[in-house]
Amino acid sequence: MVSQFELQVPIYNAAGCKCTTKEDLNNIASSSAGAIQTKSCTLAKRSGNQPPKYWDNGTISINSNGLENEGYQFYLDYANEYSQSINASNQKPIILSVAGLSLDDNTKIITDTLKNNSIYALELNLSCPNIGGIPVSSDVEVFNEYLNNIISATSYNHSAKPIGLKLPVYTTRWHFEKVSHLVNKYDISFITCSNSMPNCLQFEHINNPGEDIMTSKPVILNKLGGGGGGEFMKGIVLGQIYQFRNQLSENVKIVMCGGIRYGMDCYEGQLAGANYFQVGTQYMVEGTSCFDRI
Ligand code: RRO
Repeated sequence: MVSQFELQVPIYNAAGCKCTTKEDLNNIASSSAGAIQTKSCTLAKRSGNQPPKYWDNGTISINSNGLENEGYQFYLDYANEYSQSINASNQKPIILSVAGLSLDDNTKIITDTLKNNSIYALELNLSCPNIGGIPVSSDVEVFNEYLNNIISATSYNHSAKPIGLKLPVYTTRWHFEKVSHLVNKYDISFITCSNSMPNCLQFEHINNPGEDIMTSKPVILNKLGGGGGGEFMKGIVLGQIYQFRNQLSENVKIVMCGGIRYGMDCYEGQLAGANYFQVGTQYMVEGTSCFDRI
């Protein structure tokens, strides 16, 4: 039986966007976001890729963060501290984004998280575009095996906590069918559509005063492998949501993530079949006031 993923306020931050440090998390806690989602975490702390690793121009972004995070225990401790410091009636649900580097790491993180009463739900991120290799969720056979192993190794009890999947952008009908089948089969509570668009490249051009020659360079150091986000993603994720909604069981919730700047974007997400909304690039650009405004 699927554990229901329910939020009272439907808009919150996308994993990875200003949600890595205690200060980031406290800012979300004191905003009008409906939940606090953490940076995708690994077993041990990581400093991620070399800077520059994030760029935006106000409407689109590109990142090659490389899973910079404080290590999962930091986020479990944060959740405990948060839930002890705030009245239960005023607490926001905390969603742990999990991106362990191996099956064993994810098993350990999920097992410990299931025991932590201060975490409301887990979003399992098997679609990071910035750490090399083929993301688990891009290969349906591997994905099936992986979910099967995780669920048996963690003795995951569906009545305990909602668990969701952050999915990559899929481009074939075949993938929508196969992945929907897995989500239904493993009683996944929600899916998030979508992670950033892999392998984006963006240049910046600098006109040096007094010189005729323009200097052009990629905006992030790791010029291939940058995940693109922002305005251009809206149509892409609406299509993902629409395809999945038609094939998923009714009780599986869909979280829209990509290109949300206005309330109207959420309305369109609802038309396509989304229940909840994560704000990424716009939150990076505008800060926490976006949750109130949207
Ligand atoms: O840390 C990152 O580079 C990163 C991750 Br884990 C992800 O899932 N999506 C993304 O755009 N960047």
